[in-house]
Amino acid sequence: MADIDIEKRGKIAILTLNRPAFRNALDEAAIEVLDCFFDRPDPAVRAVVLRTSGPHFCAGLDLREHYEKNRSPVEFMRMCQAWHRAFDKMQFGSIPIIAALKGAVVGGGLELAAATHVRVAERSTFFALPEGQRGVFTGGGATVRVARIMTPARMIDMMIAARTYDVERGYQCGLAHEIVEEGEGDARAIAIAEAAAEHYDVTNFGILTGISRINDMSTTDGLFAESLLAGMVMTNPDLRPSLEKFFAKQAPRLEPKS
Ligand code: 1HE
Repeated sequence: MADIDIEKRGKIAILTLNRPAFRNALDEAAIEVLDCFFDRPDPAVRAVVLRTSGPHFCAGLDLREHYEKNRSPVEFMRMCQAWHRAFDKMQFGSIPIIAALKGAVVGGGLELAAATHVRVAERSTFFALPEGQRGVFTGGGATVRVARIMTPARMIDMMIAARTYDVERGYQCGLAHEIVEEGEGDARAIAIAEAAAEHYDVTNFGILTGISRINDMSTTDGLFAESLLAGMVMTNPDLRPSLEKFFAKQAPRLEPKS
């Protein structure tokens, strides 16, 4: 049984990686739980918080399991593909996932974080891809997801020069979207998830499945796909009362900073 707790709270689900003695390292069972959860999410769950127990977010691949299983190249490739499947379901699914980061977000832990949509980071957060130093390689999607966030050149530099980014540096290159004080990450992630859970389903669908996929497309295909998505989202009949509120000046006002 994987050490991931799942709590439903109103319209959101809170997933907790609960293996602090191993710095929440991800074994095969944990990836299986994530895959199952995001494969057919409960329709009542409108947003997810991904948090962890202990002072660290996640130390990546369970190196002990890896050592003990002594996998063949094909077995390891299949295991990587299982990570890719689970993380794809997260990134390209239509449920907003808010990560509460703290301490180590390293190796496969950074790959997991990169599959989430909003990353709130406590000041203790640090990012690294120590695979270079350990003589291993990324296998949970970093060459695609992490490289696209921080740029491939920065990712190569991080691995070759064995750099650890503190929270500020991670924020500057998009690994974190917001920095909060120690102990405040979970509450802030829950607040963001609860607000996102109130968005129209079809709007979240457009944002989450559209933007990542469109960025894999050519300009022509991307613009065409955007028009299709916008046609679906903007003609949602449920939108009309929201526009009427805006005309009546009853809609929440945009603040210059939030
Ligand atoms: C682990 C793991 C793990 C810790 N697998 N057991 N990832 C890494 O190379 C990161 C490896 N971990 C670390 O660098 C450090 O543990 C941390 C910086 C995350 C935290 O340091 P610290 O001082 O708080 O903890 P610690 O003393 O190093 O570790 C505590 C225990 O957790 C210890 O076990 P213990 O029995 O001696 O108490 C560690 O062995 C255990 N532990 N990390 C298994 N990762 C799909 S491919 C993905 C590629 C990868 O992710 S490669 C892994 C990269």
